[in-house]
Amino acid sequence: MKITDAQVFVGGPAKNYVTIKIMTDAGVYGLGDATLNNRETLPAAYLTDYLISNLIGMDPRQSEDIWQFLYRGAYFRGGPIAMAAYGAIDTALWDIKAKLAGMPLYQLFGGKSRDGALVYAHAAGADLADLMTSIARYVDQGYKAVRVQCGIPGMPTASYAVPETAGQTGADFITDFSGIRPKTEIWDTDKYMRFMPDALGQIRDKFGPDLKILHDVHHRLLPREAAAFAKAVEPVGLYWLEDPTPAEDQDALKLIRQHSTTPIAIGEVFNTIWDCQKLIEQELIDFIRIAVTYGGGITHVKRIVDLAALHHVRTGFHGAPSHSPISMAAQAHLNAWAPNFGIQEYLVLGTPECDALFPSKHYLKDGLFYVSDDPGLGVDFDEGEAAQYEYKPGSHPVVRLQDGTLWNY
Ligand code: CS2
Ligand code: MG
Repeated sequence: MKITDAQVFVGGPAKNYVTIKIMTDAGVYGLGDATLNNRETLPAAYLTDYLISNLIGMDPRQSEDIWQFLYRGAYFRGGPIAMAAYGAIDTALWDIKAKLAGMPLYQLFGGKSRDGALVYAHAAGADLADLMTSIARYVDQGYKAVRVQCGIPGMPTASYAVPETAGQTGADFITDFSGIRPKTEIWDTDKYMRFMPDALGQIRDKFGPDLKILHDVHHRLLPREAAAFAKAVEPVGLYWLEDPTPAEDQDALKLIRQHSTTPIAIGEVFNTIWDCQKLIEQELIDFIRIAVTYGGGITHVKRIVDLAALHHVRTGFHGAPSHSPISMAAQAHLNAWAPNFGIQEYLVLGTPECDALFPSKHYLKDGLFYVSDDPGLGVDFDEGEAAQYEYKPGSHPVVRLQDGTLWNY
């Protein structure tokens, strides 16, 4: 059995999804997602300019050897662009394998460990009252877990995932397609530290003990500040505190651990098991956030899940709206299987346009995600629909302190 061809598509409704379709001489095809938010053309070019011509003629069933060929076979390895390209190929090969077996993908991992997988939604408010309304909306829809992001009084601009004015949807739902030059957000750590712990306490008081409350610091704090924050919010009983510091300095996490028992989630910008290894083995985190999309696909991420299981670290895969329904499906199959599953970030992409482009039977009900029993990933790709979309240049904002110092987005 051989790979005969592969094509890459860039575009989609409100996002630039990068989709690969790998064809075989057995008439079965596989789908993969190489979307790297705001850098979408780069994994697409890696695929079309370098990788696809190597794939042609390979046996698609040898997904392990092909993964090793892609990763070890490259002298300059790793990084989000390459890992997104490898991940897309790997996901497509698992899709082919499961379709050949006539089984949903989770069966190839060892079957289901649960029916519905817990997901969390994104609530956001320009101020605390607005955030309470946003949380209540999700609770009313049956969500059991909600990430909460709030506008900070006196902050010069809205910050990560927070709308400018009350009543809007969170800012990270909306991609800025005004070009590749970023907007600037202004950040003030002191204002955040004074306001946010108490706001989280008020959310707990209002919604009671059962709601799982998550909060994303988005890499903004210094290690000592993060330790103080994690300690201050202990009475809130957060489900997790995400990215309290940038994870380049992984020893910084020790300070947070020494000062608090607040669960820590990190890894949405990681690309390899080696990025995760120290945090997992030293048990400095509670949830690993890597994504199938730029974490090298199913082969590599499954290895990370197994390592995490040895150290009581549960999964909490990245699921921002930048991932297409293809990698979200791959994660849904891993979530159905993983003995150390924790939670899945899930933002309903379910616009009619998105459903038309990526038809599937996966569904969300009462805050749980149910995986399709169709063979393979259980998601398809409609090329006729895809033809109407083209690449739109966009950018993440950059963050500066009030004196102009560049900070972490
Ligand atoms: C994030 C993302 O989902 C999250 O937790 O931190 O929204 C992140 O900002 C985007 O994926 C960046 O592309
Ligand atoms: Mg995050």
